[in-house]
Amino acid sequence: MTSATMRSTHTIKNALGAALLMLVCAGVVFAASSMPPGDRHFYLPDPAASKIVTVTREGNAEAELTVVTQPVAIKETGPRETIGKFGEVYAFSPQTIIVHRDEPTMITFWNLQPDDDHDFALLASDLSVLMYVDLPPLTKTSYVFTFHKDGLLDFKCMQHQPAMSGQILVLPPARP
Ligand SMILES: [Cu+2]
Repeated sequence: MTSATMRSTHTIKNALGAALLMLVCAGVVFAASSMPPGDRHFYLPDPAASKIVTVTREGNAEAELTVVTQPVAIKETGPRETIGKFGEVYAFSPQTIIVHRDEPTMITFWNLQPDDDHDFALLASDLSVLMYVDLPPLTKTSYVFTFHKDGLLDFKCMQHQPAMSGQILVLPPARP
């Protein structure tokens, strides 16, 4: 075996390993869907949705950012009148995320609440749900997103609507 052949075999093995890892990670997400609180069903983008955005649990990222879950008006701290009128209010911070197309970007969600579950649903422009994942209490949850189309996508925590929402703006690559 020439060293070039060995190298390419090695590359194929790495690619297979990465594919296997992605399957295992996807399996973890799907496994979570079989025991959701209520009837929540979690999933990453399917092949059709992956034409808009590819999402993996791990991988090399060229950009990273953190999104926290911010309490705005909650039962523990009030104000009581506000909660009486609006219910508990949370927000993603930041609510506007700007990324470059084709640049793998790791977004880590910090659920800061000890006793409140959040989730993350990413919506296509036709409002179909591209992915839906859980953000458990007091947990950092990371995904590597690679967006394949320029434009604006909405995201939501389905449990705290309408306030807990945001948008992702996908810009053309920084280095064409
Ligand atoms: Cu929430």
